[in-house]
Amino acid sequence: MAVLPITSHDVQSDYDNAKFRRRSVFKVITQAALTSNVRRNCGSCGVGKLLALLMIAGLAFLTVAHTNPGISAASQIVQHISVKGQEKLIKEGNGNAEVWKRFWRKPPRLPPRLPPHGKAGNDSLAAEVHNQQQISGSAVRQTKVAEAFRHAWTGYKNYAMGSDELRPLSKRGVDGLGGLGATIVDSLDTAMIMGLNDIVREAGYWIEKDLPERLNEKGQVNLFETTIRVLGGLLSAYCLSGGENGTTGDWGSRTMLDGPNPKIYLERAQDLADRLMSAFTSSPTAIPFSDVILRERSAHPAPDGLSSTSEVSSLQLEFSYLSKLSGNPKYGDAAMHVLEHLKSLPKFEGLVPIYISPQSGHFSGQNIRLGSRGDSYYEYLIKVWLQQRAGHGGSDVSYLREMYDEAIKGVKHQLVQKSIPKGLVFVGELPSGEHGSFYPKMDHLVCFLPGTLALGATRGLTKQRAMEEGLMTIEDLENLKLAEDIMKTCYEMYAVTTTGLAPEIAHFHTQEFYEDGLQGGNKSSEFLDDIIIRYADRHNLLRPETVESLFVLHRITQDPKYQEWGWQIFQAFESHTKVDSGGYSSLNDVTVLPPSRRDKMETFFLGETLKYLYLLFGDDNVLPLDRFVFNTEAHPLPINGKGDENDHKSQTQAS
Ligand code: DMJ
Repeated sequence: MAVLPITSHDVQSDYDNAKFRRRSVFKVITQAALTSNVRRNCGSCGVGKLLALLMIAGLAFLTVAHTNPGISAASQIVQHISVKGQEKLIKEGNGNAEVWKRFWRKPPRLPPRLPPHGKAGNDSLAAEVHNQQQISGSAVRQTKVAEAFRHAWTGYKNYAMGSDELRPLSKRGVDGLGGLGATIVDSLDTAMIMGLNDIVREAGYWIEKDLPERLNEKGQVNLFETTIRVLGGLLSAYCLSGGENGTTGDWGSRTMLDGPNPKIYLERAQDLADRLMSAFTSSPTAIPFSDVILRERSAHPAPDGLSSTSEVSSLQLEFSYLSKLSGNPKYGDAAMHVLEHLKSLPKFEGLVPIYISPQSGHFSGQNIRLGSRGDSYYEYLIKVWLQQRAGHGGSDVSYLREMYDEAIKGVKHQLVQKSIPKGLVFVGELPSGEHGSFYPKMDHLVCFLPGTLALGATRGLTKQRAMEEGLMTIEDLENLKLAEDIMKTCYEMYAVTTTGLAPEIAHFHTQEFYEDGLQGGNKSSEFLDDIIIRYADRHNLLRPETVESLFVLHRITQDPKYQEWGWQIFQAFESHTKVDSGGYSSLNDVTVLPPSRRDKMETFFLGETLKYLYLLFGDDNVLPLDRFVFNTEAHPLPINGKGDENDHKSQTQAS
């Protein structure tokens, strides 16, 4: 584990303030000489300079000997001169006389210690210095993350350009997502956010020149994966490059972006969406088929006939935004129809099974979980509500907020438990549904939940701002607390392993469940006995969910510990997944050193993981969460009536 740098938070909670620290007599004398006007005035004389210094030393010695040993008069002078009075004395031009007078004054009483988050602390020079240090520390961290992104992109470009994904060890590409150059499109807006214009150009012109042919010729793709990664990536690129007549250009970027005309991204998005629409139009119900043949503009169900619940309910941010941009309501209508249909189905305390049949329109099976196939159902309920609740003249989406609130109550009532012996709060599963027993398994995928809960609690505002505006109910506060508790668990899933990286799945030790000998390997973790990691679950796919939630929680709570946790995770990725020749690789086992590598760099490592890490260490005014909503693949899209208003001032900024 890396040693943590001192943060402004550490400093504040120690009530430390450089202005009031005790100093040695030697330091006091030297500093008095160096910081007073004597120094300035004698700068041009020779013997005079020496004499003056000796006099100061002698007088200071006498003063120190006759004053309270706790705080010397000289140090008060240093304090006064170096912090507050220096400017005044210089301006008044009688610095020397003032300095001598002050030597004989009684030392003033120490001011009271400042509260850790008090206003006075923020105004002090010490706080300012620490803020500056934090800002420059964050800049260093952002640079490191941008370098990692470049390393990942370079590996992809050198060995796999045009393929969906890079196999970094065998140095070749692989088309696991239908052959649309998924890494390129998934990465583009990350490069925009990082201001890496050469990569924006490479990706942008590939999309302009090569993507049309792929769309025409390629066969089967998964509706959900293609929507969140490719359609979402194109729409976000359009938005961030100022496509809406420049009206969304105000997302916090300081870089002029290169690449093709933004309208290219929109044209490609619409071409793709027109083909994907067959998944909706071919289905006999509101539930779309899962697979689309792009070149034929046809669709069919998955081999088992079922669609995943999370997949059919995580298309709406993208299709609705496309409708708004294109002026054609068909995309948004089809996607929103799914949610309206889901609203009408019976649920268990707002919780839903992970499969649904497009043939019957009903849920299939009993399995309830917030991990794979269930996750982004819950995420999009609140995000689509956030995106569309303020839409001008749009339809009423309050039912989504109600579905979300009911589901979160269900999560708290049915799925949240604490591990033993140390009490980590985790989210388990109900594999046999309502009448079956609780199973203490949590996928890494569930770590999207802290971020989603926090967004739901404050609507993207900082907690402070939401409280000031009286927007938070008791339930919102509870949900934010739960978000922080689960966030800690997600972080500990990393910290408990030998590599500092989380496994794909963890089980938790409870009264009813324990498996011996399956620990994470980091002997200094206090949660070794709480977190159980089965052999089959020890891989790491470079997934984003934990750093995604760290980013959101940091924005909302402003607690710097989330940045520290993110930095540790980033360093672990750097240490164990970086491939020298370019790219990063998934791992087979996070509990052993060195971990063996899987030879695969998932597109979401560039599209999500590195983007969220970069934003975590950056300025809160970049893509503020009250104006932009991130789709489940981390592509930011404007919130209706907010991101698209020219003169809109970010509420985050205002706070
Ligand atoms: C991504 O494609 C999305 O975040 C999705 O919602 C879940 N799986 C991956 C990342 O783990």
